[in-house]
Amino acid sequence: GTVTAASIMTDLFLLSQADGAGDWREKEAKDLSNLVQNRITYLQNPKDCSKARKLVCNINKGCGYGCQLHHVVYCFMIAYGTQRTLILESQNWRYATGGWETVFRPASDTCMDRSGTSTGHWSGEDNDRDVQVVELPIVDSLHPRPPYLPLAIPEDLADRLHRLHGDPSVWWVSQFVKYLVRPQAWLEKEIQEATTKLGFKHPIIGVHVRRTDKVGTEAAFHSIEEYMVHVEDQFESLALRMPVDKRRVYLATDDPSLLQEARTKYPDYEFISDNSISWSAGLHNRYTENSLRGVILDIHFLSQTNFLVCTFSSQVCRVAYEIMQTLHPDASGNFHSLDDIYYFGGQNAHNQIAVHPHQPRGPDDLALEPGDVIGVAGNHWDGYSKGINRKTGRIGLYPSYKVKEKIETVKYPTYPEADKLLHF
Ligand SMILES: Nc1nc2c(ncn2[C@@H]2O[C@H](COP(=O)(O)OP(=O)(O)OP(=O)(O)O)[C@@H](O)[C@H]2O)c(=O)[nH]1
Ligand SMILES: [Mg+2]
Repeated sequence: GTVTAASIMTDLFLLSQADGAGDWREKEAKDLSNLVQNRITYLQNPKDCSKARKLVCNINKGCGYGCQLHHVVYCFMIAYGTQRTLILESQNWRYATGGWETVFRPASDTCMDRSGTSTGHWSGEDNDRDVQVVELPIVDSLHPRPPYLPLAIPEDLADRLHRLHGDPSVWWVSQFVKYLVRPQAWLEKEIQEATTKLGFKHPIIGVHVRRTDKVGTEAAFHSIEEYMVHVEDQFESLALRMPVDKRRVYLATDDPSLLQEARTKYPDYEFISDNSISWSAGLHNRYTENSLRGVILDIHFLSQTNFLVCTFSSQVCRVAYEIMQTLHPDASGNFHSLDDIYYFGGQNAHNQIAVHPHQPRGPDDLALEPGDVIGVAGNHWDGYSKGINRKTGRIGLYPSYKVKEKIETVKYPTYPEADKLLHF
């Protein structure tokens, strides 16, 4: 038959199942996640809170839920790196005055009190050595910058992560998100009820369309047709490895008119969506508890889909993609972004390494020699990426297949006391 990208992907999928490595991957993914979740739990629950070293993080960054959650993730990564208990301050949260715990389980069961014998602003891990309580600013004004930032991964887990996952940097971010978004009991019940009420079933593809305040300011407008091209492709691909009884799409958007438009234009598809959530996501209703519940549900359902089609310029979709990683051994390939590649706001340089030479074929092309380090700015999704060759200082386009990711590792502390608990 014809060799298509879809059929090659199916062969790879079947191969990955056939050799027994599938079982190994499942177990390894579970073991790695348990290891990290257990370390975070240990760090967050010191025996004596009055003596614990603390890192204070205030959620009230002036931005949306995805951005605020990522702000807390950045704090958490530095807490883990400096072995301090994260104290999450969330009173008068713009989404819920009662704070974080109105929806999620507290970041600690034993240590929520930020008091200590000495307090100071972040001035670097070494300078802060004798300060018990350190306050962290937003990443935009972080100085000096510690090494504990995305997209770096911890050295002690690097080999295992490279073996398991297609994008270890995202996996590492996702572990902090996983710990943070553990729902309160009422929210868990609400998620279950919404699953039944909406008829959320697999297979299903998730589409996130970010409109309102984002369009024309931080990102371009994309029509529903642009998303649906990729949805159609993915259903054809999915149909080669599982029965597709119906072409289901979970639609999350802050544009309430889009659901009707999608249903009219694509009558053969079933669009699953709560239109009242889209209404609540508009700028006038956004910073309310009802809207918070809506965005949490939308992100939950997007993360549960088989594949995501969205714009990675939006933190809403990047959070969904991160959570998706916690539900599979490796879901790093289960997305199509119409704009940016994956990134973490405030991340260190994202570099790649040339593995093939590239001779410029036109004035826009970037010359590459194997081994050159390239700072990637974006993928044009037409076979080419744009970036800067750090050796020559030139900026230009190069074929995406001629480079590989350069994943930085950082010596994070190890947690032997926590790891010991896992063997009982
Ligand atoms: N329920 C729901 N809310 C949304 C959706 N898209 C955007 N929102 C709301 O708009 C906010 C957007 O702010 P952020 O979460 O920071 O994400 P972003 O604006 O897309 O990305 P940045 O500008 O990079 O921060 C979200 O947190 C939601 O409150 C959606 O599909 N569903
Ligand atoms: Mg925003």
